[in-house]
Amino acid sequence: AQIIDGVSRTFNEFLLLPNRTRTDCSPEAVDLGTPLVRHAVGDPSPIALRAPFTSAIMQAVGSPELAIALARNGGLSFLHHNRPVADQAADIRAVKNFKAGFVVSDTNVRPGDPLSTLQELMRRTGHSTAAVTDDGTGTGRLLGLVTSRDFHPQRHPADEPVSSRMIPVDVLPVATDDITLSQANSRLWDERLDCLPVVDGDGRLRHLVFRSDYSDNKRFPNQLVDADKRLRVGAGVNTHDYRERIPELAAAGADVLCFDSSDGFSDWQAQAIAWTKEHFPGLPVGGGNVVDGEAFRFLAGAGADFVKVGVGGGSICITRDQKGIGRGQASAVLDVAAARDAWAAESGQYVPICSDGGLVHDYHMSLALAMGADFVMMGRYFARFDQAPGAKLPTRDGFVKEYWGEGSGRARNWQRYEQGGQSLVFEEGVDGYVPYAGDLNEGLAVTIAKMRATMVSCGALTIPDFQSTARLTVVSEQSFQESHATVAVRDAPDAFERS
Ligand code: MZP
Repeated sequence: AQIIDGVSRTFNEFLLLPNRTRTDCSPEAVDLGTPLVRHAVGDPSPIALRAPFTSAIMQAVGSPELAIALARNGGLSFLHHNRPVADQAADIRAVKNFKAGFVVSDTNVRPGDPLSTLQELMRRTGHSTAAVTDDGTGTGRLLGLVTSRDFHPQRHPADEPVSSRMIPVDVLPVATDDITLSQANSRLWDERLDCLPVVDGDGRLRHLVFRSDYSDNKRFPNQLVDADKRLRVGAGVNTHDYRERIPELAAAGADVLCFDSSDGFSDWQAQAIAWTKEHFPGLPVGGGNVVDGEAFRFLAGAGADFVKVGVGGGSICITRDQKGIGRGQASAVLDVAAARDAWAAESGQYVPICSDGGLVHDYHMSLALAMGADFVMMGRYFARFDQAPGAKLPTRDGFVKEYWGEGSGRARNWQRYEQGGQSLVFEEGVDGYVPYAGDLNEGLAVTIAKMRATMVSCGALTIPDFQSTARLTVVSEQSFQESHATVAVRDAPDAFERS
């Protein structure tokens, strides 16, 4: 056996040093755009994300609702494959058929409707704001708005009427029909609004213009004006039934595929990627998971359009306990990022990498990017939101959502874990709960604000800048202790963030 150099390290063992922050470096100037798939060095990626977040290829995470909400926030979901292809294709179609135009008018409720109706509406449409009209239609007289910020399901009984949470129309900034899109855009930004109602001369609702329908970046105003845009969505696939599954997913409109395996350093995965490239040359396909540079080169050489990094670090994962396989996520990302850069220099092809799993705190996401990841994939993080499919259950202290691993007995995703065979003899994941975190739009906004603040402290305006200029230090156990508050804390930090 060979013992490789270096210790297997994870994110908790690192901190970022602040770099000089120039006066032009402010949170709103930070561009979180990042490439998703392979491209020639110096060229843009054929698919880029506006924010570096993807959701895990898991039953407990993927849903059309979550995919819509995440795509509208600039990220991307990969819908899971642990089910008949017809079901997976139907979910892909649901996302592709969602109208992502700037005008949305299907979020209407009546003042007397119960709040549970509103919650369901928000889940279904992926919106954090609903218009209340006198007749509950898209053309009724606008009476007010309810935003999910002012409506916490745990604090308000489901049968409470919508009107109890409504911001009445007379205190709302309301635009009239002749507003131009650029005027709407600047009002949304200047007044820090998520949504601007547009009414006609009689006060009848015409549209809701949502900020997320434009862009999260002021420098790209009117991004969606002229185009019949569709949201992007990805699909997980496996090395067992890909010949039957991929044609149906392609027909359903999947924008990108990802071979989903707990160990992607295998001939099966290289063959499956090669088959996909041959039969669907226009459909990008990622591979993984790997934890070292050699495995990255193997998949990039096989044609992978991005490579996922991470074995054994997932919050629900017991692969390291069961098989003794894996690597600390920080060491894995650093090693694979170095291989990606070397590969780019040799081949002229940039193959993005994704840090998948084990991101416990929001700052871990920034660390992953600083260490070289182009984007991150998360399960636990997204499973906590309303839009995730797990059941929401009451506890003595609030609510939890169900979250279970693909290698657990509950998911029985043998396609992800079996190499060559077709059965699961032992489990590699657990079945558990995560604290409920409300609406994805709100939670992700806080995460993005933290990421921007971190990048500003590090003097970086773009992710490539951050990757090349970030300075990291390894923390001792004692300095890790120093990182936390050492007084009795009156309010949890999250209470402040959500207020
Ligand atoms: P996390 O964000 O919950 O920490 O990790 C999610 C990642 O863990 C997934 O994207 C996948 O790579 C991995 N995963 C999913 N199921 C299991 C399991 O059952 C697992 N062991 O490790």
